[in-house]
Amino acid sequence: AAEEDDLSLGLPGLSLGRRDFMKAGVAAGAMGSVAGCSALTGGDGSAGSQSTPSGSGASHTVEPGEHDEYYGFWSGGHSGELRVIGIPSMREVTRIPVFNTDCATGYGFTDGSKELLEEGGGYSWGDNHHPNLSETDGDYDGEYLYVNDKANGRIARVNLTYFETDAITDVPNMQAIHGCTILSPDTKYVLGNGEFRAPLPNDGTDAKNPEDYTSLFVAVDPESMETQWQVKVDGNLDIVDTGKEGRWAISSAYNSEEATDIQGMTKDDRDNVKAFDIPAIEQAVENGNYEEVNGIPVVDGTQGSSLNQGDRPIVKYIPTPKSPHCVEVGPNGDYAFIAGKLSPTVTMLDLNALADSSDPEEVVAGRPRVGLGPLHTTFDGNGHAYTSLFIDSQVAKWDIQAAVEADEGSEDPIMEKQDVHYNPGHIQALEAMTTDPDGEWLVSLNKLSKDRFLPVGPIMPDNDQLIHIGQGEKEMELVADHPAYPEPHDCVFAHKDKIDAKKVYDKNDYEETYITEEDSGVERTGENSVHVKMTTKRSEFGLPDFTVQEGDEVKLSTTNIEGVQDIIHGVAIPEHDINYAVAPQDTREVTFTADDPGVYWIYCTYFCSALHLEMRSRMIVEPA
Ligand code: CUK
Ligand code: CUA
Repeated sequence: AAEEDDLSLGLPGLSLGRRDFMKAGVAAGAMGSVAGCSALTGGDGSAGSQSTPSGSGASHTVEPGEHDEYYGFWSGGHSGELRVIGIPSMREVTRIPVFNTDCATGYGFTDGSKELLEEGGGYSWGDNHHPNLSETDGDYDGEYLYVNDKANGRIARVNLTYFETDAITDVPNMQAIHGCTILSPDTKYVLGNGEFRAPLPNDGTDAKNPEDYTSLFVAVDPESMETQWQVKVDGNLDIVDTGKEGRWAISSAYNSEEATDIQGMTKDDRDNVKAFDIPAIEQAVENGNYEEVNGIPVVDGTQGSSLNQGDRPIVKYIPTPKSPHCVEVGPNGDYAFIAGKLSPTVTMLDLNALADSSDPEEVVAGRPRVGLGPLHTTFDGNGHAYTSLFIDSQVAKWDIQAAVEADEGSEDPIMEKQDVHYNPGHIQALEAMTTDPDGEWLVSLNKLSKDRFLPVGPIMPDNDQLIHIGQGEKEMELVADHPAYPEPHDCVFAHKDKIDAKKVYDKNDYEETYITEEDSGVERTGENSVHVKMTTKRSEFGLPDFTVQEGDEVKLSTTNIEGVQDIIHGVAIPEHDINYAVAPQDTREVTFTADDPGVYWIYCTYFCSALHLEMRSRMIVEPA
């Protein structure tokens, strides 16, 4: 009888037996300091009961000369960069530096990129988790990608014409932006979840009063990248996704206790997911119902706020099992799926019922029991959801409609489970964030690779596994392992026809700085400053040498006058910390001080022709 004790975490309709609770206890430990440890996968770190790919059908081979069908955009976590990976081959095509500096491209070395990083907060790193493609009509429009920096409370934008970071916003009042999404269907805002509670403003006052800390939700304009407004809420915000109609943003949240240590943060048995009513918030801002902090309108969305009392609260608080993780909204926008993390369930919220319901329990449409450690959910567009199970190291496939019809806590909706290696976080299927997902392939981003690759010292890569799902009619099939340098969190896939990357720069975009061969030369711009202009082409710089004076501030502008795709030249100056790439028709500038008299060989870093080694120039610094 003891086995059947109700340990339902205070949730009506969800009854967990004691055995489940014990497992959940182990799970909680594993989620903390010993994620994926021996207890779960075999004491020696071996595979335990994991299966190997059957190799029975789906091929992910892309023959030489063929292109992948999909672009995959991977966040790079605390590496600060994004990675572009072709699906289904899993070949890494390129990387896009965002919050980091990058020697290969010169991002963070050239004047423009330095300025971007400087004005974007001046940090040398960031922790990007959630890449989002801009949408028009609920579909990817190929214009931009937006990504958060969890470390420093920033949002960056990547221009998908040139695959380059073109804006970084250091959002005021926020220390960490974790969840990040665009407001579907037309990218009205880029939305961010402030994860770390802090005093508002965080200026040293109230530092010792955690009860006065606050967590913020932010809206950034996708064009100007300026912060529009913020909403103050109770508890810590985690992940966010939006409905498909531009009204609701649903954020998972934890620490409703508002504690500052783990014991305190896990004391209660529930947390509150937040449903942000975007038009209602806009109305509050328009009505002047806000406090301005560091120039940003901050609307009060806490539970006690008067803005939450009337008929149309700006934020609805919906109780869920303790410490949920991700929120993903399904393709038709009917439900938000909130993965339980500590609870073995996924809570489905009925977004169509949200507006009119006064009882938060009423909007819970289903709560299937999927397995231990549910973190993230993705979709094939044919009525199935796939949830990653961090503790079980599995992907659970389940039937969405069956989950609505089943009792809460039922396992009946589960169709199948696929072992993955090991400890999956995000999983993502093709175009799963649009209103019309493509199915076929799913990638499980596993945190640990353990025995799956050649040992490379103590810091092993993650393991991104490619799984064939078809249109949901077949069993999942594990097809490929793909090592990933630390540490991707999430990815998003767009069909190649939706991205229109330019092959050379458009000269018109850079008219003011464009240099022709005739322009090449040295111009003294001040007593201690010179402007050096120089072209690059195969296989020479526009100047065989140039002379400056010791102590001069040198502005060096280079235009690659090639018109041919793929012919990049690099400009490297030894002992001056200068190295950057210039793509066809592009101009890059760098400013530095010539401190040490001598001769410095400028050389090209890209192997551009048979005479690449001879492609050189000399900087002569004359003693003062
Ligand atoms: S989070 Cu990392 S696994 Cu930042 Cu989306 Cu869930
Ligand atoms: Cu130009 Cu090598």
